[in-house]
Amino acid sequence: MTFLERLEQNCARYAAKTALEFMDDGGTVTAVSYAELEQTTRQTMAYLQNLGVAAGDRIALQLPKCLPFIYLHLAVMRLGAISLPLNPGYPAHELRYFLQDAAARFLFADAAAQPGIAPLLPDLPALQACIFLDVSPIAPPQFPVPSPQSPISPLPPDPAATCLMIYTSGTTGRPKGAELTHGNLSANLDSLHEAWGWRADDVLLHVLPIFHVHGLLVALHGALHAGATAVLQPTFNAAQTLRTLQERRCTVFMGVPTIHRRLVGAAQAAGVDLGHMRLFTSGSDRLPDDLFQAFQATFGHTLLERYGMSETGMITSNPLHGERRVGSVGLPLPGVAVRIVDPDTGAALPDNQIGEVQVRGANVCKGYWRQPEKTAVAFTADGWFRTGDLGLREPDGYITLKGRAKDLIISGGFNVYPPEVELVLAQHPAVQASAVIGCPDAEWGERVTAVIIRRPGTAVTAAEIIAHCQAHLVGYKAPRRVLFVDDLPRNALGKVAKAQLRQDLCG
Ligand code: MCA
Repeated sequence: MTFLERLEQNCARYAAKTALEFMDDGGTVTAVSYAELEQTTRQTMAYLQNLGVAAGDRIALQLPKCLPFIYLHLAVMRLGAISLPLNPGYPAHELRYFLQDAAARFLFADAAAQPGIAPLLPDLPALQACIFLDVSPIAPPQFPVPSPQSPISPLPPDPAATCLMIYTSGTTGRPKGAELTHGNLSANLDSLHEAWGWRADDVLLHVLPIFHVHGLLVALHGALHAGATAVLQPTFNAAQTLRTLQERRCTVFMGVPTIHRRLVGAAQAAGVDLGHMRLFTSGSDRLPDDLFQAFQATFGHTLLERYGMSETGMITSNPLHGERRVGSVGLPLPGVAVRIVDPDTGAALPDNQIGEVQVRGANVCKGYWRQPEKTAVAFTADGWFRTGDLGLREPDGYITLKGRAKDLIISGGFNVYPPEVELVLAQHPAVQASAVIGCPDAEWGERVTAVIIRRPGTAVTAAEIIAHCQAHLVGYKAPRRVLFVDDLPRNALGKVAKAQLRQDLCG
């Protein structure tokens, strides 16, 4: 059964129960029952159908975390169209690329973003309409529903059809849209439901952004698939999170290491009792050992670390019952196969040897949108997805990640691909050459650092370089630190030796 069919069943079965509880930053709450969720989703479908949304259309949602986002996202997928969530922080430069590449047919955006988006419209021939919404996280959507409402008769979702596109970058070239199908979503949700013991009486506190797999699929869909209640806060604030966890007697919380570290800090100031919690998960970045210990000492709960990617959803998880091994991402989820191979020969490696982590299962995306060559490179001839991560399997099956084959920085749980930043730096007239690296950072995991050779005769400052990047890239990709050098170390192939740079400059 697909996620949408299961959700429809839950809406009937748990009609009176709260599905979503949206809290604004001031603490005002709007509760939506499962029956209301179904009713408003259907109204949103009627609105979209009237607008001309058809199966297969890409519908971009560049909205803050708000109720209209959730209704649009669910309604788009139920009409057989493709939901394309986008970070509301993307500046015009990045947004144009996503809309052009996806040939998005409709864009829903925050009214506040209109002045930035309007000049892009002539460059977007496939875009039929851009709808600006006055969004408040808690206000119900104001979609004009056609009257009389024409009957909506969506076909049952086709498990093989793409319903969601998540853009992810790579070591070369521009970001690619990973095509996730109804079948991918339901396979991963079923695995997580079993592995994490999701229950209909769970209350999830949701503080993550909803334009990524973690916040959207693992957290929000996870709760709706279980018939549970999701309490959503538009942004993360450690003190408010600790208060809400206690006041709402939550049972499940999902975060990234930066979030967990801030919770530990805030708890030491406040003193909290989280005895009602049953599960804290951590993902999107490596969980440092000291944080694993500090969290346990502070809250009496052991973080459950898991591992996933946009293309695959969740791959492994430490167990709900049993050893949550510090430093390990745990065991392959039910229905997901993991193997470790020699990155050069592709031969499977024995236990305890480091190689590339490869994944196979109904959770793995069907490929990259209109990029058959990149899809072909991402999969082996026998159908395994190459994660680009390095890891090993211990004899009892636990997987431990040991680094990345790809040039990738993770900052606060967001992936930053150095080539994207280097491309923007190259556009600055004072930059002759640059290399972008991640330096270890206690709060963010890694800090984006730009190492630059200035063009002779120019005099640019670090602040100017950062401002240039902030104008062209979403905030978390912009370097936090800029270093000017006379030369960059290069390997025999002429490529910048980034490992050496990190060693020399990340002190
Ligand atoms: C915000 N800023 C950041 C980051 N987040 N800088 C570097 N790295 C970041 N991750 C910057 C903003 O641009 C801003 O800069 C300043 O920090 C304050 O912004 P604010 O929004 O207040 O930040 P915050 O609320 O403190 O955000 C920290 C955060 C957030 C809550 C940890 O980064 C976050 O929600 N991370 C979760 C990421 C996530 O969900 N990843 C899932 C994708 P300025 O002051 O200069 O304007 S990965 C995934 O889905 C895979 C499949 C998986 O396995 O999970």
